[in-house]
Amino acid sequence: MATLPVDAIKPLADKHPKPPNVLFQYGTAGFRTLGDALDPVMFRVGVLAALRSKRLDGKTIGVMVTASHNPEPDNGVKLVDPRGEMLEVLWENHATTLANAASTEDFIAAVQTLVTNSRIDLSKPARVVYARDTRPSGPALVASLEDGLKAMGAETRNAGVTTTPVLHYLVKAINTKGTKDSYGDDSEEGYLEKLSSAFKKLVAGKSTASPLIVDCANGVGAIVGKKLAEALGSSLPLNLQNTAIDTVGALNNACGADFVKTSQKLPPSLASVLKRGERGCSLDGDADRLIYYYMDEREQFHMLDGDKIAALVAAFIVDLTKSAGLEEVVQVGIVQTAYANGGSTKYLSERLPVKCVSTGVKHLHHAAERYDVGVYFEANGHGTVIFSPETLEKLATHQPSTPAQSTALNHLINLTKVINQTVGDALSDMLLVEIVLAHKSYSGVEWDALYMDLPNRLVKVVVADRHIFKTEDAERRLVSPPGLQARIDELVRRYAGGRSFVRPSGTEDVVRVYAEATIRSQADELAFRVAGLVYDETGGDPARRPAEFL
Ligand code: G16
Repeated sequence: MATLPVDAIKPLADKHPKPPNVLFQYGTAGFRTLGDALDPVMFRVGVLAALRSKRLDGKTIGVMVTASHNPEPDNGVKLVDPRGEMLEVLWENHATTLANAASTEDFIAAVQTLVTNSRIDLSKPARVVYARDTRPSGPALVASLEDGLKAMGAETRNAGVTTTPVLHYLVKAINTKGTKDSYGDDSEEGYLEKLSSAFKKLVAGKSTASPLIVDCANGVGAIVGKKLAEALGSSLPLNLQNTAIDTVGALNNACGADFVKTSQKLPPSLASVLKRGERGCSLDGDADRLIYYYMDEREQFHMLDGDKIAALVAAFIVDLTKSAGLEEVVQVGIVQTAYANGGSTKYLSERLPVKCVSTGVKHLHHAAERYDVGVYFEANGHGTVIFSPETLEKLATHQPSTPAQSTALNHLINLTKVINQTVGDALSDMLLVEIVLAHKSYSGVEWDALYMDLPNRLVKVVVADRHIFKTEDAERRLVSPPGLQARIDELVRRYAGGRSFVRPSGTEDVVRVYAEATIRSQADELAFRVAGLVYDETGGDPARRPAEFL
């Protein structure tokens, strides 16, 4: 029976000590905090990734070093399970435990406990593929991660600087290589080839945007977006903007999907780029979120967020299943979170089954797996479509009885290739949207007209300890601090069409407040009143109370 390589772990762990008085938590999307603070976490994640791989019989595990939409000084790390999915929840707890061990000795003891309790056979191989985004803190953090992998003797593959969704794709492609379920060639080129060739088949003979403006958030999407543009050629010309990956401080700064969604504005850098009647889209820092928009004939900006993408895409897939003669056997369902606009939830639930779950792709993904075709999008633009294995089998074996059925079936099969089914993928989702718009001959205006968004506002509140906020009912209600939910309910009742909820962020040190109402000014007022309530009730310093909080 192989034993833990303590002699290898100890000196390397000593190089990455955990400072006292810091508490790390594996949150919504892994560990995320200031890049400077993450050195010990990275080493320990390296060890954990190797253990996870051994536990799963040597299957390849992914590690992505990114803080996605967060500001540039932040960084983070998350693990990817063998099918390209987020790490299993039980192991998130193991990650938190290992990250918080006070000393090298405590860490080794915690690892030993994990090995015993999880019955990890240490004689199995450990295989890990890792990548990072463009953050300046990335290279040093990757070096710490590599120390952890080395300590465990893992077989490693460095996928370099790439997007989070490419890393998820690689994990699945590596683990399915040479099998009948092969997900594609296990390289970035394989990913680009898979997406672009299916895209070209789907838009053959149709007209697409010329060109499509893509805000790359000055992040890694600029690198992979450039390669995608080359692969797409004239099938979809891309005009890549905000590509300054080497400019310090530029990442996600006044640009990118999170900026557009939260400020409900066009990035100032695109003001002279996006012309009347044109559409564009914004990726976030690691290209796993996508927000669309267009400028109307009166030069008014209109945002098309994750909810609008879900509505567009779901209707298209339903139409195709009908046209292919599969409507009786393939059920399409939607998964949203509490942030979904009330207008979208009403529109979608009148047409399809809709489920609401907690924030975080892992929750949406698992809920979506219960449908034959699960369309899941967070309002912030994070989402994808997943086809169950049974549905993929039905698509592969269905015998169309007319040429029209055959065309629709081929479209569905090609869609399964354009869509990165492992995780939300801004570039893949962008192609998906462009396919639907090309097939429907929609501009942004017709797409936007599917339903009316209720005016809404998202506010961040900085509190002393966000961990005191506990929620229930898919995060729609607070159970702690006691009494706060009743006061929010009382406020909400005063606003026509009012809805508001409060939850702690899992990626930033803030509490988020969401509010919507029938009228814009009322939505804003409700959000700022609830924010004021949260601030005051949690002992916020009156001198530092943000002026806009009511
Ligand atoms: C991550 C998660 C998303 C989540 C977002 C915000 O996105 O993957 O599912 O919606 O964080 O989460 P929270 O409100 O808990 O901070 P990303 O794009 O930053 O990886």
